[in-house]
Amino acid sequence: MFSTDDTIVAIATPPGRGGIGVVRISGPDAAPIASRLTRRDSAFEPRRATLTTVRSIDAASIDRAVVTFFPSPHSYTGDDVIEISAHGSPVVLAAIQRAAMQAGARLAEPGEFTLRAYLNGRIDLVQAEAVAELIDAVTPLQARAAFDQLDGTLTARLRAIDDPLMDLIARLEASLDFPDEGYHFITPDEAAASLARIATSLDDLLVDAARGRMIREGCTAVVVGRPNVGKSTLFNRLAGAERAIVTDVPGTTRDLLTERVDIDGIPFTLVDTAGLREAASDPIEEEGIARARQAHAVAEVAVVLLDRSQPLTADDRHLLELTATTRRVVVASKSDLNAAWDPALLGCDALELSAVTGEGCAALGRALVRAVDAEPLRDRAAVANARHRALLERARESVERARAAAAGGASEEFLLADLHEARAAFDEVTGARTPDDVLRTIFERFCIGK
Ligand SMILES: Nc1nc2c(ncn2[C@@H]2O[C@H](COP(=O)(O)OP(=O)(O)OP(=O)(O)O)[C@@H](O)[C@H]2O)c(=O)[nH]1
Ligand SMILES: [Mg+2]
Repeated sequence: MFSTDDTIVAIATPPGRGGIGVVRISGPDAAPIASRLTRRDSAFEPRRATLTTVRSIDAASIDRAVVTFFPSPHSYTGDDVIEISAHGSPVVLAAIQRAAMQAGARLAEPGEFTLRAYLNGRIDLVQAEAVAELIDAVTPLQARAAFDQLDGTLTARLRAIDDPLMDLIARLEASLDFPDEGYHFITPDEAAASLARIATSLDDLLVDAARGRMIREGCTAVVVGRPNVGKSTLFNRLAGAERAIVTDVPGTTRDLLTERVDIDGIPFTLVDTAGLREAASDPIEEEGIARARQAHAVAEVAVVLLDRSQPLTADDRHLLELTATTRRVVVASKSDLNAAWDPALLGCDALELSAVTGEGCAALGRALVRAVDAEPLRDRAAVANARHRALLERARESVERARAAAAGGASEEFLLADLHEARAAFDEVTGARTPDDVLRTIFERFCIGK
C-alpha cells in the first residue's frame, strides 16, 4: 500500500503567513529536483544552509530561499531530504511545491514523511505516534509526555519488559529442543519467578497508562453542593470568565455548564451543576438536580462544596456520605466571611477557599491533580495512547494465562503459546509487526507535511 521509492513533497509549516515557511522534499530525486529549481550545477553540500534563488520550471523567480540537503540516511525520513526555507507566504510556498511536482515529485500523503522515517527504521511506531501527539499537544504536560515517547524513554521501558520475556521464551524453547540434555535451561520455579516479574512490570505500566490517559484526554471535575454554596462563583473563577449566572437565590443554576481549563498541565473539563437538595422548588430544578447527579456519576473527580458561612445541613451531610468512597476534594467555601463551623471537626480533609477573593484556589488546583493521581507522571514515561494500552492489556492477559499454566504444571509448549501471544502484542506496539491497516489509521491522523 505504501510506495517508498518515489520522491514526495509537501509544505511542512502550518497554513497561513509567517517569517519562514518550509517546503520539504524526500526521496531519491530530492537533490536533482532541488538542483533543477535552483539552476545549480554543483551539488548541495550536505547539511549546509545555502542561500539561493528558487525558480519555477519555466525559470520564473519565485523567492530567495535557504536550501539544506540532508543525505540519506542522516535525515528525518532516512531518504535524501531537501528542505527549502522560503518566506512564509502561502503563495510562495505553493509555487515552490508546484515547481517541485513539475520537476517530478509527488504530493505527500498526510504523515508520509514520518511513515518513511518508520519504514526506514529511523524511529519505531511508538515514536512515530509521538510525533503526531507532540504536534497535537495542547498543554505543556501533554507535550512532555509526547516528547518522552519520541525520545525513546517509553520504548526503553517497553524493552525492559520485552527482553526478559524473550529470554524466558528462548530458554523454554531450548528445553523443548534438547529434552535429553540432562539439564534444564530453566527450572519451573525460575520460570514462575520470571513470569511474576514480567506481570508486575506490565501492571506498573498499565497503572501509569490510566494516568497517562488523563494527560491525553483530560478528565472531568464536577462541582457539587447544595444550592447557594458558591459553585457557580467557583466555576467562573476557575474558568477565568463569567460563564455561569451567580445570584443569592438558591437554585439559580439548572443546566450543566462545562468549560475546559488547564490545571497544572492537566486538561480538566469543569462542570457546574444545579444545587442538590431534597425539596426542589419546581420541575425545572428537579430536572437540573437529576442532571447534576448524572454528571457527578460520570466525572473522574468531584469538588464537594460546603458553605462555611452557614451551618451544615442534612443535604451537606448526605453529600459527604455519598462521596466518602469516591475521588473528591472537599471544600469549605466563602472563607472570606465569618465561619459558622470548624472544618477541623468535619472528619475529613477540607480545603478552605474563597471564590470571591481567589484565596485557596491554587491549592484546589493542586488537590484536584493529586485526586486524579496524575502527579507521579511528571517524572516517568507513561503509555498515553489508547492503542498501546489495549495491546499491553492483551499482553498482560497472555502472561496471566502462562502463569496459570505454569502453576498447573503444564508443559513448555503450553506456556510458549501464551508467551508468543504476549510478544506479538508487544511487537504491535513498537511496530515490529504491524498490519497495513493499523499503519494506515495511525498515519491518517497526521496532517500533510509531517
Ligand atoms: N463572600 C462570598 N460570597 C460568595 C462566595 N462564593 C459565592 N458567594 C455568593 O454566594 C451566592 C451564591 O453563589 P452561587 O455561585 O450562585 O452559588 P451556587 O452554588 O452556584 O448556587 P445554585 O446555582 O443556586 O446552586 C452569591 O450571592 C455569591 O456572590 C465567596 O467565596 N465569598
Ligand atoms: Mg450555580
